[in-house]
Amino acid sequence: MGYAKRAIEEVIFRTPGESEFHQSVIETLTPVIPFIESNKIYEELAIIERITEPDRQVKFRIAWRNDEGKIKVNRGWRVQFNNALGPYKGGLRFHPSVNISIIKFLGFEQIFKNALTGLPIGGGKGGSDFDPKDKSDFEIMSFCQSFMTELFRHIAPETDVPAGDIGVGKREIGFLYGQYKRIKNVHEGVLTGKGLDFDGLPGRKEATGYGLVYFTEEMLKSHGNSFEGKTVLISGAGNVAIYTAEKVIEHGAKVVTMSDSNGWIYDEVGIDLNIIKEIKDIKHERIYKYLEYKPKAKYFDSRFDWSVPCQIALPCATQNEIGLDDAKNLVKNGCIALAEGANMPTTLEAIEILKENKILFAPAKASNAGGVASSALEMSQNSSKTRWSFNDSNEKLKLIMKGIFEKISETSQEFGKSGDYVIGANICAFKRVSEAMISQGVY
Ligand code: NDP
Ligand code: 2IT
Repeated sequence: MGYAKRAIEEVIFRTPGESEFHQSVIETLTPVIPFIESNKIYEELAIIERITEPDRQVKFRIAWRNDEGKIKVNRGWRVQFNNALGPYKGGLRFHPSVNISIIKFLGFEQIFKNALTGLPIGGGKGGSDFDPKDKSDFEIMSFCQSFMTELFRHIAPETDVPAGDIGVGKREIGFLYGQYKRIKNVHEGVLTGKGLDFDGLPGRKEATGYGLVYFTEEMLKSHGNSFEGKTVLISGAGNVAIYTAEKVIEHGAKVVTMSDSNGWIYDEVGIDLNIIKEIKDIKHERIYKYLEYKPKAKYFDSRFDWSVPCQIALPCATQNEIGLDDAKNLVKNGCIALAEGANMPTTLEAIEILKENKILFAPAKASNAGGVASSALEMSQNSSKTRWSFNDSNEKLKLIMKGIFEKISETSQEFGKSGDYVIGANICAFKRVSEAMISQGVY
C-alpha cells in the first residue's frame, strides 16, 4: 500500500468514533492520492500526518442562566486546524448535534476551502451543543457572553477569526462581539458576519448563497447551459438557503422546495421568498407556516428526499442530507447539476451515483466558499478602518467565485479529468496549503 492510503488509514485508526471527520478526510484526500504519490516530498515531510492533525483544539464548559434562573451547562469547542495561509478562519456552529467529530470535519474542510479563495486565511471551526431554538433573546445573550468569556483568550484578528454557521447569525455574532469588546476593551475585527449597524461588511450576509449561484452559473455556462427557465430544488431555509433562492430567482429560475429540520414545502408555481423571509428571518417560525400564506403549496412532515423533478439541486441545510436513495431520485427525475451550499451535504456513495450518471457536481469547498471569502473582505475592511459598499463587495465576490471555478476547472484538465471538480478542487487546494507548509519548515 502506498504512503497516502496508509496515512489516511492511520488517521482513521487514531481518531476512533469521529465518523464525520473520517468522511471529510476520505472525501478530500482520496482524489489527491495519485498527485501525492507522484512526489516523494509529501511522504518525506509527513504532510498528510501534519495536515490532518489540528494545530490545537480547545474544549470548554459554558455555564449560563436561563429565563427561569436555572443554571444550564453546555460544551464548547474551537479547533485551530491549520494556519499555513493566514489566521485560522471559520464559523461557529450552535446545534445540539455538535461534537468534536463535526467540528473537526468542518475545520478540515475549511482549510482547503479557504485556500481556494486565494485569500490569506487558514482553517478553523468551533461551536457548541447549545440549541438556540426556542430560546429568548436574553437567553441567547447570556449563553453567548459565557461562551466568549472562554473563547476570547484563544482568538484575535491576526490569530483566529470566527464567524457564523448553523445557529449563529448576526444576532449571536453581535452578542459575542459585545462580550469580547467588554473583556479586551478593544474594537477590532475579531469576528466576521457582524451587523451593518457597526463593523459588518455589506454583502456578507448574502455572500454564501449568492456565491453558490455565481459558481453554479459558471459551471453551467461552461457546459453551454444556464439557470434560465430551470426548476431548482433547495433544502434548508436559513442564511445560505434564503440568499441562494434569492439569486436563483434573479437568474430566471424557479425554486420549488425548501425545508427545515421538521419537514419540507413544495410550491409548484415557485416559492415566494418574501414569505419565507418573514417566517424564518423575522418570526423565527417553522416552515409549515408557509401554507397559511399559500394554501395550494404542499407540506411534508418528513425528511426531504429530493424526489421532486428538477434540473438543478442545491443542498443548503446540513451534512449528509443527500444519501444514495436521494441521489437516485435526482438521477431518475432529470437533474443535470448539483452544487453544494451546505458543508459535505452529499455522502460519498451519493457522489459516486451522481458522477456515474454524468451529473455536474460542485463540491462545497469550491461552491460555498463565497461566505468565507466575504469574511476575508470583512477582515480587510476592519483592519483598514474603512467601509465597503454592497456593490464593491458583491462585484469582488463574483470575481472570486469565477476565479475558483476557473482554477479548479484548469486543474481537472491538467490531471486528465476535465469537468471532475472534486479532483480539481482538492488537488488545487492541497497544493496551495502543502506548498506553504513546506516553505515554513517542519512544525
Ligand atoms: P442556518 O442556521 O441559518 O440554517 C440552517 C438550515 O438548515 C435551517 O433551515 C435548519 O432547519 C436546517 N437544518 C439544520 N440542521 C438540520 C438537520 N440536521 N436536518 C435538517 N435540516 C437541518 O445555517 P446556515 O444557512 O448558515 O448553514 C447551512 C449550511 O451551510 C451548513 O452546512 C453550513 O455549514 C453551511 N455554510 C454556511 C455558511 C455561512 O456563511 N453561513 C458558509 C458556508 C457553508 P432548522 O431551523 O429546523 O434547524
Ligand atoms: O463554512 C463556512 O465557510 C462558514 N461557515 C463561513 C466561515 C467564515 O469564516 O465566514
